[in-house]
Amino acid sequence: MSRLSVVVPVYNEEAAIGHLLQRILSITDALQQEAGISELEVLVVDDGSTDRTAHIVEDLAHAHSGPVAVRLIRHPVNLGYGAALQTGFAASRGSLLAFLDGDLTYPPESLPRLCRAAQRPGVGLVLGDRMTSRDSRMPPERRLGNALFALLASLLCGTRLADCCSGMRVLPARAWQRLGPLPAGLEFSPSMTVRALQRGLAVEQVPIPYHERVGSSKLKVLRDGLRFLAAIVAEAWRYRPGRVCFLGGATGACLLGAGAGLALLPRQPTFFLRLGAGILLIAPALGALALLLARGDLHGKSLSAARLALHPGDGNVKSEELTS
Ligand SMILES: Nc1nc2c(ncn2[C@@H]2O[C@H](COP(=O)(O)OP(=O)(O)OP(=O)(O)O)[C@@H](O)[C@H]2O)c(=O)[nH]1
Ligand SMILES: [Mg+2]
Repeated sequence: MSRLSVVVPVYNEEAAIGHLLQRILSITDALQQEAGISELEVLVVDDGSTDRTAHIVEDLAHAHSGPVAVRLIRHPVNLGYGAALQTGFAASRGSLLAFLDGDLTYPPESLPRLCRAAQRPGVGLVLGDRMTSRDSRMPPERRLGNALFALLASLLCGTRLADCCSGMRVLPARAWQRLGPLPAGLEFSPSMTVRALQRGLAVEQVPIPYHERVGSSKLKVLRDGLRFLAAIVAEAWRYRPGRVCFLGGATGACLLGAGAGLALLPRQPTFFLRLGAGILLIAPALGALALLLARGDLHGKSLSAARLALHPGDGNVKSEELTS
């Protein structure tokens, strides 16, 4: 029997948080039956909200203590999504940690499935995958962005990922000891994915439904998108600078070759010059081939039950440490 700590970072989520907590509290039987979880604590980390979020959580915290408890932790000022999660993890008592947003986008009803996956021997991190499920109501522009981030992270890590930015995850508490600290902002999630893979944790993906949020979004698409990109590259750079350079070079060659070829080809008067421009045009195809070759070792490393055992990676995580 194990204890689960669910951390919910919230910033001005008065429209959603009450309903979300009721939904989390209603899955205690399923957690017990499907994942053997006998104790549940929900830690809501209020990140300096200026609306009624904290009052709503406080009322529920008074009504729930004991084996199924709601706890409120408050940041006096807004410190960011990743900071809120890390405050929650530091205060948690569970052997399993979970987190999800406070805006009703992620389904608490999927937690038993994610917990079951996280309890398999050797698993270090379970991602709720919003990209594969038919029930995902992700807006198309977000879907495109998330697909590109997942492709980039897959290429840099050598592991096929569907959704590297998901905000719903479960992990053994001991795995978190090997991962933190991570960034304080929304880029916490992609950084965590890349670091987990680079440190050799086995990462599982479980498809989950996804819904449009209740209340107003705090995400700024361009600013946060660039931060996600920088976080993925920076995290990969720490472990595999060669691969980052190679992918950057291949992408640059694609773009340069296509641009130069298109600009030069029609203007060349002689056969040889046209041939030269034509070769430039082919350069993107060569770049794409290089990308495919880089992906080559993904096939052996696609995430599956067969790869549940942790491989030591840079030696920081050993399977026995997470399973004993
Ligand atoms: N953006 C943001 N969210 C915070 C912060 N502190 C806590 N949160 C909570 O972290 C979760 C993620 O933020 P969201 O605004 O939902 O960002 P998102 O999930 O990427 O995008 P949308 O759901 O489409 O808005 C929510 O539950 C927020 O209330 C913060 O400083 N900034
Ligand atoms: Mg959200």
